[in-house]
Parts: sequence; structure tokens; C-alpha cells
Amino acid sequence: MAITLYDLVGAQDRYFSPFCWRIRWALAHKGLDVECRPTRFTEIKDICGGGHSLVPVIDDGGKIVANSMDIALYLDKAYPEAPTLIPGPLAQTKFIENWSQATIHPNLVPMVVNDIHDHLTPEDQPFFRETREKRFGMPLDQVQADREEKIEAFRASLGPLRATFETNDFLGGSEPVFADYIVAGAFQWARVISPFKLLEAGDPVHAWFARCLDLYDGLGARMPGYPI
Ligand SMILES: N[C@@H](CCC(=O)N[C@@H](CS)C(=O)NCC(=O)O)C(=O)O
Repeated sequence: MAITLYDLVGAQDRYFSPFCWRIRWALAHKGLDVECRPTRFTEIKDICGGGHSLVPVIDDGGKIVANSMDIALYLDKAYPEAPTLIPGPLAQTKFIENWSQATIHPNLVPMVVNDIHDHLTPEDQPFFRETREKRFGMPLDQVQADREEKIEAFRASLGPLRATFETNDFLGGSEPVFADYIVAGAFQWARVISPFKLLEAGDPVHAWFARCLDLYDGLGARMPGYPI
């Protein structure tokens, strides 16, 4: 039986959530069948009878698991015969998650937040504008207005990734692991909803992300988005 994935959807069936992309790739990595349930921001509260405020959430034959890291751990435990998502010490993958969320996410969001809004369904746009403008304390178009001035610092902050991909195809070495999906999820988020160019061609991070998009018969690349 397929695993149900409650996945955040925008207008025109664009799936853009960085956390849900971690799980889309994780399920493909494990070779598991997935049935994707398109879920808008304003529908998350109704998932699995209520009680959830964030996606991804999976339902594996009645076993409900939320939170991307917990889902990856669950998948490795429940399907030990399938390729491992988190080989080696868990702390290393948690470090990647913490680094990604401290370095990439907070710098990325202000550069694309108005583009996210513009790619949501009309049902979700008022909720998104209200919650995010409260968070940033200004209109969304103003938040991302100075992104051209921020992009160089953002690219510079990717130095540890760049150095790693100069000699490795993936964070897992020659093969991708959950750590790759954690970081690639952030770039896929931007690719799906924003024309703003985050990575330069020739950057090893750009080449790695292109490899990630090609994984699993182009699972990531097949999602409509903007050129990387
Ligand atoms: N720690 C969670 C974070 C999940 C998360 O923040 N999901 C966002 C979508 S990208 C969400 O559901 N947001 C709902 C909201 O902002 O109301 C995980 O790793 O799964």
C-alpha cells in the first residue's frame, strides 16, 4: 500500500515546501510508493483528523508521522532493507539540518517571500500575507525589494557546501543521503516559486543541485519551476 504524503501545494499544482521535498526524495530513495495529497496552508489543520499545524505528515497504513527528520528516521526503521537515508551518526545529519536552517533558510526567505505569495492559490494568499507580514513587520514586496544587494552574501555563505562539492558528488559522497535532500529542499523551494537566480552556473553547488534534480528519473526536475 502506498504511503500518503500530505504535501503543501500552491497554484498550478506547484509543490514547493522545502520540508516536503525532503520527504518526496526520501520516499523515492527508499523505493516506496507514495500517494501525494495536495494540501494548502489553510487545509493543514484538517490533516488526519486535526492536530497538525505543519507539513509534511505521512500516513503509512494508519501510522501517522510528522516532522521531516522524524519521518526519515521512521522510514529507515520501518524499511531497513531499503537504502538507508541516514547512514552514520544521526548527529551529523542533524548538524546539516541545523546549518541549513540557520544559514540557508533565513537568508533565502526574504529574497523570495513575495514570490511564494504570488504562487499560492487565492485561498491561501491572505493567510500567507498576514502571517508573513506580521513576522517581517513590512509588506512582502518590500521584504524582497533589496535581494540583488543580498545575493552575493548569500552565495558566500554557501562556502562549506561549495568546498564539499568540489570533491564529492553528494553530501553522502558518491551517493545521495537524507542530508542532501535537506539542503536540496531549500533550493527546490526557491526554484519552484521564484525566477530569482540564486546560484551561478559553474558553481559546484549549482552542479550538485542539478544532480539532485535529476535523481529518481528527474523527480525534482519534473516539478514545474524556473531555470536554475
Ligand atoms: N520542522 C518541520 C518544519 C515543517 C514546516 O515548517 N512546514 C511548513 C511548510 S514549508 C508549514 O507547514 N507551514 C505551515 C504554516 O506556516 O502555517 C519539519 O521538518 O517537517
